Amino acid sequence: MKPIIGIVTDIDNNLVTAVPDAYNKAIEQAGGTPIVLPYVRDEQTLAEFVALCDGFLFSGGADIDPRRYGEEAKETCGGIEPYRDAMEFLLFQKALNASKPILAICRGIQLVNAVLGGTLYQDIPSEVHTEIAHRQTEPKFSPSHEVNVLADTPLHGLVNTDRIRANSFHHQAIKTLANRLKVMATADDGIIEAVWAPDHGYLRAYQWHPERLFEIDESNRLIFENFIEACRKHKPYNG
Ligand SMILES: [Mn+2]
Repeated sequence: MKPIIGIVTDIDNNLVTAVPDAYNKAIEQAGGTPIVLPYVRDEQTLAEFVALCDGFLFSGGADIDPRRYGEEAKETCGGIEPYRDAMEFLLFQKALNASKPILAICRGIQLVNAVLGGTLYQDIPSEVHTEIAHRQTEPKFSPSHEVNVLADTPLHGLVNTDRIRANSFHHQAIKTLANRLKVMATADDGIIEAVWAPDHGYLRAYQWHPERLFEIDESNRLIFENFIEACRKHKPYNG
């Protein structure tokens, strides 16, 4: 049986949920069974999700409410989604406590850092001097900037190269890194593009969107296959 991957969707302020198909497709093609998690209110239901799924994908989306990491929203902060924040903060903590493998993408890396006590740049263009367009205008499947893969990290061990092609659709990024996290990759301007947690079985988070590149780029394909492999190993009744 393939590992079941719970995908956390966008939950807008009208409680409409949606997820780009690219996440489902990448999970499926990497050997997992994607299921899209609806918005739920009850913590016990979230616990059932954690019991059901072999791994979790925290997907991209709107900005996290800065009050969640101890700041007031600046004018440059984007729209926020309180229902999504509330569900994701609880679900992420439960998945973490249950040692389930976690892959977090874009908003996901920001979520991981915020839940674990880090802070975010609310708006890169107004807070960081950079020549890099982290909000690219090219299509999502088109690599824009590259990232530097740090030596002696799980990502370097996986892709065995110092540079990965990435796309970029974010105006926020990690500012203060949470204590439990370590950097795996940075852009040339120093923006953190990938992190992991050494004290957790499998927690990997990426600021770019490998689900849009895995069909044309081997390193991005390996990111998904490696996650599914971790979920397969974690699956107790599948050896
Ligand atoms: Mn970027």
